[in-house]
Amino acid sequence: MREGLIARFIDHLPFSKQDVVVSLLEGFTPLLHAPLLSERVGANVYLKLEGANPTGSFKDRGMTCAVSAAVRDGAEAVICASTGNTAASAAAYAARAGLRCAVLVPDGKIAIGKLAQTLMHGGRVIALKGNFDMALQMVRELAERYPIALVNSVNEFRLEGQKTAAFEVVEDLGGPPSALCIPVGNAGNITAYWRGFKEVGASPRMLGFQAEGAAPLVLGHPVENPETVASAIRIGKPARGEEAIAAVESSGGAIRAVSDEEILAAYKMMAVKEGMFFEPASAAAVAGLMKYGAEGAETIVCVMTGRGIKDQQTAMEHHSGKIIQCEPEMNELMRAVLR
Ligand code: AN7
Repeated sequence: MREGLIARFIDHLPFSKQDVVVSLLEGFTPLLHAPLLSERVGANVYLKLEGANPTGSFKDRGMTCAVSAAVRDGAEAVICASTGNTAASAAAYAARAGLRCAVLVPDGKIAIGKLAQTLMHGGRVIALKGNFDMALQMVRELAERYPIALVNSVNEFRLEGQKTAAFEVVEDLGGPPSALCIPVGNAGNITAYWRGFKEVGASPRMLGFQAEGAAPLVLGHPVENPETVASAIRIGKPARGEEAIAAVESSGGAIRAVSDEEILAAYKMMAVKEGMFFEPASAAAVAGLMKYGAEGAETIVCVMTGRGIKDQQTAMEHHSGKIIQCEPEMNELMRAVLR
């Protein structure tokens, strides 16, 4: 029987065999070779398909740990601020654990699929008239005053869970990659990967990418009104920013910016040419790789953090497919198919 990631990596995680864990069989996601991208940049490029996790994003790795720890600590409710994926993941794991879940999201600014997921799992969605950074600040204050477990990546258990992706990459490749390309929002995931790599003695160059309109770690200061088509990484004050900078510096990497145009070009290219549909935030990693090139790296892993189907609106606005109206009449059908 397949097991969840806490069971599998128990020796590396702050859990013991006696702990009851909340798992949806997250982790063990595929590492898919990307032939076209490899050819474009002249390196062996692999995609870590984190959308293959139960709720469709990498957040499940952290959430199995954060929610299991919350249950162990006797919590009755969990809360998070979110640009969407954390909310969906928290709601799913809370449902599984029988905990209540509240999420604070920027009103009207999260992808519809993520909102639907969160609601389906019975999450209480609080739509804040403000951005993600304000939401995170507010839930942090609330969680200090009330016994509600905060499950954003400021929670150590989240990073512990997410670091396991680095173990899998090294295991699947039979050694460390030369570089890791990863989108950066609140900067928890890049921090977690670096922690995981260090624990297995690996040291790939960490290449983080932010959207130009939401690039505080590139600019060196917070961004008051972050803007980008990649709603998941529309974040102006990353909670794990300092650790992310430390990670890229010790690995000889960098955090750089990609424009919305570059993100959308990568988003479309991956769908049309590689047959993989990722959400725009994930495409930022590919956009960065295409913009800056392999820079001498032989093996590169791009972390594809979430599934494209979560954000139908962006897809409908930018796809290169066709819808052709057709009357139920054979000549019309032939014209529609063949023209
Ligand atoms: C698809 O869900 O912050 O740098 O609240 O959903 O660890 O924040 C999501 C972030 C990349 C950035 N790709 O990761 C949230 C949230 C996708 C994401 C990121 C997110 P971090």
